[in-house]
Amino acid sequence: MDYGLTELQLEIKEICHKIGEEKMKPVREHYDESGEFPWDIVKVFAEADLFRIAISEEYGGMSGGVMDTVIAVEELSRVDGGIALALAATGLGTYPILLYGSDEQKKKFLPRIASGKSLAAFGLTEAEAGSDAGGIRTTAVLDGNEYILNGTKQWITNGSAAEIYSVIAMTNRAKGARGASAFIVEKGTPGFTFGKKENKMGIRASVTSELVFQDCRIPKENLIAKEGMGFIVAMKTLDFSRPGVAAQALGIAAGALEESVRYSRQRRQFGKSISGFQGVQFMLADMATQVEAARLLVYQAARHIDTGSKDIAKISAMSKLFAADTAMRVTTDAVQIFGGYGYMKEYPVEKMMRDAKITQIYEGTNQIQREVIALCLIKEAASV
Ligand code: COS
Repeated sequence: MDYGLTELQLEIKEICHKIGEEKMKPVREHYDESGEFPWDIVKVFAEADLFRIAISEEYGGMSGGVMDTVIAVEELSRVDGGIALALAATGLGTYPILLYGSDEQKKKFLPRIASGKSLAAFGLTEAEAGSDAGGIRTTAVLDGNEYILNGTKQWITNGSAAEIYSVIAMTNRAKGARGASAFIVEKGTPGFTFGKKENKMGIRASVTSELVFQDCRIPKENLIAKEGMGFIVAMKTLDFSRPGVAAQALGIAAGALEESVRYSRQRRQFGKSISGFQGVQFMLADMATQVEAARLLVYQAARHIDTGSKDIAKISAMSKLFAADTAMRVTTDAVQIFGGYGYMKEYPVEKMMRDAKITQIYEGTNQIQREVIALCLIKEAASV
């Protein structure tokens, strides 16, 4: 199928395919079982320049767009959505700096991320503020030339593995969402520690942990944009990043489909391959159709964002919603096609089903995506 990919995108796809097959496949079971962070594969990503994709050339990147990132994340997630997340979550943590950072901030932090020396992470969620992003309690108080941060961020992807964190904190709680501000916090800053590392159902190769700020002083220059812009920075970051989650979901679904087709040809019952049974054929056909539809929507969302359009929230949310639901359905059907073997850890589809689930939850649950889509529709209608 010709998706109209550019030369660069075809090259990224080929490189990621090779990394997936040669480097990730042999170790994915190990990282899923152990829950260790795959530093050796992160090094491979860095050597292949994958962390450079979305960063501007002047800061050591390739000046690629969301579509280029989507191609990489999809292809890597076809093999392992958890390992691929080291790259995707670094993108999420980088967007606040990329979109709203000052030139000084970009000069200081982006080259480190582009080279793969430092991973990034995004700190928004808290125990009492998940879907209700405006309800965060972490505070940042200006004291001379420093902000003092206090509070705990929860379920942060790339948690303790990252070195550069974009953190949303309240500078004026009385103003609600308009009182939030975005900051860059570096690992090693006194008063910044990591809480518990989560033991998760899926994406176990990815580290998810708490970020704890106790009188953590950061330079005033680490404020991103202006005070009070934190909520907008967070929302725009999510608009840019959700097609990445969608690409992760798409990759997982595509991987599960491939495994299912292969297995259905090998597995013999009643004297023939199960691929000869219409019940299995219909499942494969539905899975393939859903994967294809998801791919077109994800690519459309990414390309639309890359045009520089301001109206990106709706299509971005749609891509994440549709691809994540597709991933869940397709991986569940993959386990069904594998039957008893699908439920066992010897085959990769049970892991894919576990990995798929998170894509319906993080970076905004799929219920939140529906809310974003509906709000955009209503706003569009009101402006006609
Ligand atoms: N782009 C730019 N501005 C946006 C925006 C977007 N995508 N979404 C909201 N805003 C603006 C609004 O226009 C509004 O601005 P004004 O104050 O000038 O009117 C402001 O932000 C507040 O918006 P709103 O009132 O809609 O905020 P709510 O608190 O009702 O929240 C949702 C809206 C639910 C959409 C938001 O909280 C959300 O996305 N939650 C999910 C967060 C999430 O993904 N969490 C997962 C963890 S992050 S990995």
